Amino acid sequence: MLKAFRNLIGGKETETLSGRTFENRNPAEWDEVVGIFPKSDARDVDAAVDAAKQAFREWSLYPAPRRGDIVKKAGDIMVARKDEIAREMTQEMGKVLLETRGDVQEGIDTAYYSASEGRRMFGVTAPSELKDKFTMSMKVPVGVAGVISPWNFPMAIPTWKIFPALVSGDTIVFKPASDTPGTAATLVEILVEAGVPDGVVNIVHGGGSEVGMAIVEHKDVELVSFTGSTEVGKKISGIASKSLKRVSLELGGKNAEIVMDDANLDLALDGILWGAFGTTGQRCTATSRLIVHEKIYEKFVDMLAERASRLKLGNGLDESVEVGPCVNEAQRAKVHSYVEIGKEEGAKLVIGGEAATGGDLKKGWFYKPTIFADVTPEMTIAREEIFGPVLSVMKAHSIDHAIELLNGTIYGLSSAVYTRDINDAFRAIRDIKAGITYINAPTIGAETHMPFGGVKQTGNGHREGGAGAFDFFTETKTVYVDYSDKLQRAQIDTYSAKPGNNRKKD
Ligand code: UN1
Repeated sequence: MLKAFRNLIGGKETETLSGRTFENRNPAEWDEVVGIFPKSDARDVDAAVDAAKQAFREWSLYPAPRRGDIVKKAGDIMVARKDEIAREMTQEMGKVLLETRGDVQEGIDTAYYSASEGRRMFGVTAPSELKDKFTMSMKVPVGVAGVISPWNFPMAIPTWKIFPALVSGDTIVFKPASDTPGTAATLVEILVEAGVPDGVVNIVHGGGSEVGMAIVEHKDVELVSFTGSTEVGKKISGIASKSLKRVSLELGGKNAEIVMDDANLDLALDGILWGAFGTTGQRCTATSRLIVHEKIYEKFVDMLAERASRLKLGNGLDESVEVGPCVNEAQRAKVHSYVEIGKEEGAKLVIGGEAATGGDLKKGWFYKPTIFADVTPEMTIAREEIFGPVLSVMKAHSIDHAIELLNGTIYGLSSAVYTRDINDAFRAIRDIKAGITYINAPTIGAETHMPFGGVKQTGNGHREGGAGAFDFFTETKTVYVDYSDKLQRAQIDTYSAKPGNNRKKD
């Protein structure tokens, strides 16, 4: 029986006002419909924001450690359901089981980390400059948070946003990507089971332009946390700037891995295969450029082509499969159009370059792992995010040249350097313009208790993961308590107010 899903608003399963729906299909088997979901519009968003607003006061008054207890319980339920959720996720978005299990684990890690932060969320205390006066700052809840999440990490990324928001005391209107509404519905079901009160987490399914933008535009949504394309991020930022709404934007990337001539080449090769073709290249942190030292360039490209052409494509539910499909038809078409541009602009196609359609693959959006060599910095495939299994290889003559090539992009999320030279490694750490730099490890592999985010057009300066996420989802309140029983004026009574005299007042 095909499952029909509903929105959850104010603790009630709710039909959309328009009655419209959309199908969610398996990208590895396009005949298979995974579920039917409501296609909501701005009116459904209004109802969800009202519910979240009503629930806010009481939720904000729960002690943060107790809010953390609920999030911890959600983590426990995810542990018990890990394999089942991973399977559902593979069916709805295609990445292989090994990775969907990792995605659920990332949600579990975020739950436990966020829960523990409920007992920290530190403010600062500092000595006052005046006698008998006390100063401190503390984090306080903000209000209704809009959460708009992508399809490539259907569990991990929503939890990066929702768990810290909940522990911070905010209430939520959640719009998941329409390619992965099933995993999102499961997450919300788990939160309800864990004891999140009615109205604290609301989910509204549907498209970005109708539902996502209605959330961003809503006057009662105080915060928006968005992960997706730079193009949409700029639109959100433009709308939000009109009301000075706070937005956290996690956007595109064009991440590179540098391989120096002294590197452990087998290790670098494992790193590039995982970084470029894991999740079929559909990560913000995917390695889409490889910068190789000229002394080992030919050899390394050969080694890479040999290994990449042996990667096994297929339905991710088969444990022997290494690379799943692209998420949908449009995504595969976009990947192919970049391949066409790469050929036209003169890059050398080494392997791949076409859809994979043979045998079991014929009913999925598969694309062959693709490598272009002799790519130069001005080529489109060296500059634009492709979000698919396409790797552009460039040649460098020194570490400084390699870093210059790596930095030659409008993005700055992740980066990786393979070298055994400690000086080169530290030069790279210093000079690479990116939010994340890995030494002797691939561009993917972020851990949930560490800051995650990028520079330049990858974002707007906020970080997810770690304690920084709690800065985004809270306001800072500064408190002064004066117990001197008299008027004490900071700056004025502290030091002599006489002109030219900055000595302590006598
Ligand atoms: C993303 O690419 O959208 O480091 C998030 C990683 C994962 C998270 C990636 N832990 O690749």
